[in-house]
Amino acid sequence: MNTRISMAAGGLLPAIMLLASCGQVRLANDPLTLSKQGSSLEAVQARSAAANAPAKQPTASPSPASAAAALSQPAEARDMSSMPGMAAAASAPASAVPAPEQAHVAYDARLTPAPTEAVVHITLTAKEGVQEIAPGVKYAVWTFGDTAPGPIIHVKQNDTMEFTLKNEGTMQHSIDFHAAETPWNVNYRSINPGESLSFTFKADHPGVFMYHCGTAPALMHIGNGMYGAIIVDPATPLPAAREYVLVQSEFYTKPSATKGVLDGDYTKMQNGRPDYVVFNGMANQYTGNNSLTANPGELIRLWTVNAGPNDFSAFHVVGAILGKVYPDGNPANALSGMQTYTVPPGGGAMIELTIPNEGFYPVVTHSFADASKGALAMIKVGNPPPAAGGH
Ligand SMILES: [Cu+2]
Repeated sequence: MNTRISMAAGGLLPAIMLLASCGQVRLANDPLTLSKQGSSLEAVQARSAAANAPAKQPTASPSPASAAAALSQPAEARDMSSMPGMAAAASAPASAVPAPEQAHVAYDARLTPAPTEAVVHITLTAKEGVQEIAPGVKYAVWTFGDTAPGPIIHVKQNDTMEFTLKNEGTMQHSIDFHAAETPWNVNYRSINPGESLSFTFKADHPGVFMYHCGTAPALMHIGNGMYGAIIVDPATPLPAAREYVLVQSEFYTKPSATKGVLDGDYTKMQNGRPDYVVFNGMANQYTGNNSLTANPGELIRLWTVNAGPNDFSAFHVVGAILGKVYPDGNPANALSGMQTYTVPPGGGAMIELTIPNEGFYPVVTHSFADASKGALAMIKVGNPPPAAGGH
């Protein structure tokens, strides 16, 4: 057991360490299966999907144990579902769910290569559906594609983006690309169900940016899941690294009498009282069998966006130093040797670190109220034995 960790944070971090060795749920938000992407991006994602397949994590014993659930689920949410754990995750949707159930696959955090073409066609489809945001906890999301976050968009600096938004939802939606310079009143306008909107922009600035729906109330559209990350590689290529994308966000829940799943609570959103804070759409999903992996001494590059809508992310890797932090992912913004880096709602960062020693290294927001609500991802470096307190 890592006594330094357990002493540092009382009851929480021992619970975190349990996650390192416990099996974890699979969920329903693989970006690779979603969205009707334009050809270039689609091709990249198809390649990634092919490479993705099952068992992306080699070891770790599968276990229905849910230290993750215990860590992440507020009491009232637990009471509303029949969870915890994997049995609930595999159960059929309630009869009134507004969208078909999806396969329970973790959102793939790995960054796949940008298309080689200089003109990239991207189509995002605004829709409404259901997503598991914690083990056994289903929520009526609004999304780009089929998941919150929407698909990871990866392009190169100076690429031309030919973008189309399709609205297949039941209400107005819109797009806002933080990577673009384009008139809000023209291209970020809301469109009605059944409509589409297209525009072109050039990815002039390298970095990691948020995209989101900005239809009023934007708090509700973002709070319900309409966001994602777009990564613009700098013109000068970055060194090879193990690359992952983590989008932090909050969910604010209330029961829904008609949908059979949890719904967004706008009052909680306004008051900034989230029930879940998550990376890539589900509490604690990168733990156990789904832990992120790296080798000792390997360069790890973490691209993070904080979608909010409200909370700041205090991005921190327990047991590691953030060797380089690039605010908003621009190589011109270099910081060195950081312990924790603040990512505001609507902001991002690219973080490079190297972890010399085999072991488990939790990625958290050091705002621990939020970490306790699910904003935790484990990096398993090398092939360590299960953490003490595990199996
Ligand atoms: Cu929307």
